[in-house]
Amino acid sequence: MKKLIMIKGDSINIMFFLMKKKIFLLMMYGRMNLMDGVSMVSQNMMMFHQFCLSIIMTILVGVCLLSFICIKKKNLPVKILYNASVVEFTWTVLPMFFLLSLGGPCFYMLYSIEGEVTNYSMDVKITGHQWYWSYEGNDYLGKSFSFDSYMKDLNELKMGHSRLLEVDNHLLLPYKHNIRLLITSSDVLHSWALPKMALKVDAIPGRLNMMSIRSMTPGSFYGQCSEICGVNHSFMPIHVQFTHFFSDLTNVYTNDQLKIMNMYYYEKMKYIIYKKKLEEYYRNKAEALKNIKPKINNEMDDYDELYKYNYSI
Ligand SMILES: [Cu+2]
Repeated sequence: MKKLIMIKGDSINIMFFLMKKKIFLLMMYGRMNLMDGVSMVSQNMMMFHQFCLSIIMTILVGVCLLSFICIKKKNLPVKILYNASVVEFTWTVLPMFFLLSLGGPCFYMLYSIEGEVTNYSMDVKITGHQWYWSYEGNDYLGKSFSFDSYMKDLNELKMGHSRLLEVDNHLLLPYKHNIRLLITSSDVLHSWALPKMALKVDAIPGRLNMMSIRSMTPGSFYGQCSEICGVNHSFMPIHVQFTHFFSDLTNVYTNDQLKIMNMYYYEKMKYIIYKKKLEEYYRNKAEALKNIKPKINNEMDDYDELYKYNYSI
């Protein structure tokens, strides 16, 4: 018991020591795992990462155990390995199985990132400049928007903002929609990255790279230029906000963002009007039906008449 208490006390002391030295805080911020994914692709990637790790650990533990056995029992290797077809077969098939199980999901994800989706709600063209991003878009209603997005200075930041990550105009997109990103550059190589979506696309002058995104949750996601592009490479952040346009009206939007919002609002209104018209149509139809004599009674009348006629004969 005394030993246990000692150990407990020691661990608490170590914690206090770390907190005093502010190393504990550093440990909290420097998280060990990947970011939580917000898209199907990023969640698949995270699962694949865990799967790879489990295979690596299995191999590591297996090899350690085997070598431990070989060291302990000195005659064993000769006995097992000499003229043993079973062992030869095993060490040929097992690595093949491991490699295939790693390669299969890898190829599936590679192709699912680019070629799976064909119906997009909207397109956004992203252009990298030295040293800011500009966004242009076109909706299926034919309305367009375009704006530049610069990093905010330190004195412009408010409570809760992230340093070197906030921008003056951020990209606002609907969540649970397939959105096609077309990425290019006007001067040098840049790279548009969004770690929460496991996304990184090179912006190359004279070339248009395509990538599709679909967020499963609303929220603000940040990224940074990921290709060294000059002195202010670290100061051209990316901020994308995914919202449901009809519920999230507390934010302040720029004119261009309002334009996108109006497009979706217009669609929603069209749907509401259509629904009301449909209801009215059915209500009128129901009232009209009330005035018409039910068909069954008519048939009965006919039958009665027929009966009377027959009887009279
Ligand atoms: Cu850049």
